[in-house]
Amino acid sequence: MKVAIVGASGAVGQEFLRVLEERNFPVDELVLFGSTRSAGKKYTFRGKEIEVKLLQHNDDFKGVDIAFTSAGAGTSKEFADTITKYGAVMIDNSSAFRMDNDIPLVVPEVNAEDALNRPRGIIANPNCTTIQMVVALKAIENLTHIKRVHVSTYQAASGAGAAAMDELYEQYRQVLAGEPVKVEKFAYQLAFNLIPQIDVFTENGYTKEEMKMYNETRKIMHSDIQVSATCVRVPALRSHSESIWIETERPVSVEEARKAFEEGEGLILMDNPEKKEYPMPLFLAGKDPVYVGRIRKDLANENGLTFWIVGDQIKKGAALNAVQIAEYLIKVKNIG
Ligand code: 11C
Repeated sequence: MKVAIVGASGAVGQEFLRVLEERNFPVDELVLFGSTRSAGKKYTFRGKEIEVKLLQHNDDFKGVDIAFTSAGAGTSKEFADTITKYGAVMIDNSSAFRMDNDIPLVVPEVNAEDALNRPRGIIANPNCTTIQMVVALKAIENLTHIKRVHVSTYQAASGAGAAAMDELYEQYRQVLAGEPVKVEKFAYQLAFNLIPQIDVFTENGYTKEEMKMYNETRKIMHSDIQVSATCVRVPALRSHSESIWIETERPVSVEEARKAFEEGEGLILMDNPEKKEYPMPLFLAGKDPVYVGRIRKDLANENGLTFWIVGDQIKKGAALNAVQIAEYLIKVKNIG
């Protein structure tokens, strides 16, 4: 299998290298691509150094079977034809094509088969907050239909990229050293703060990030589910957390939900209040699954259930989900 990573120097690009190696993905040849800023940099994969090539409109993608792209929506749109021209399957981590009718939007635990129908050779990887939420929702949807979701997110700095993670570290250092705090990647100082805005505001008062959770969830789950989200940037480094409230068609007990989460694909139940056991972003960075805890009945609605999830944004929220899509295509002999 000839594999390409586009955006190799970014936080997600680097995670692709780790995930492919960790999962022993069947790579015969790996090609790395980047912008003028990262072209020429070298990264190690399975003990071998690979130099990042400049992404250009040429025939570099001839012979590539799978291209994992994570270089922003603009780059994905500009280079999609170049990447897919010779038959490469493009698994795109950007928001460029997610809501296009002829592009499948896939989380393997929920709708893997959708990846088989890709008229443009492109499969979209959803937004990180959506991915980890639908993995958890699927476990309950298997029991009874979920009608409504209210979710508040607690999103780590990693969602804004590697430079934003560095900025958070630097801001803490600057505050503690009594130096002026530099703000570049976030709208405000994030250290010792929370910012209730991720991405730009849309006309209805919700941000784009919040509307992604609404639209992408419906597309992935093939559902009329209603999602009302409040997305907040928090000074955690790389795992996103979400406080989720759902209303189901029939009441679901805590015991039933716990069993469903325990058996749910891609999920780990971590819910033992007596021992103070619940998922926390600090301790779950770098882990593959989505962790679920704090499961409770809604006190005001018999059909309501509330819980808390944590997932590594760069892993399941980005690189790992894309690699799992590719693994599914290999498993069902749809590629390679
Ligand atoms: C964040 N969820 O945490 C965003 C990052 O549409 O892929 C990913 C944006 C996207 O800032």
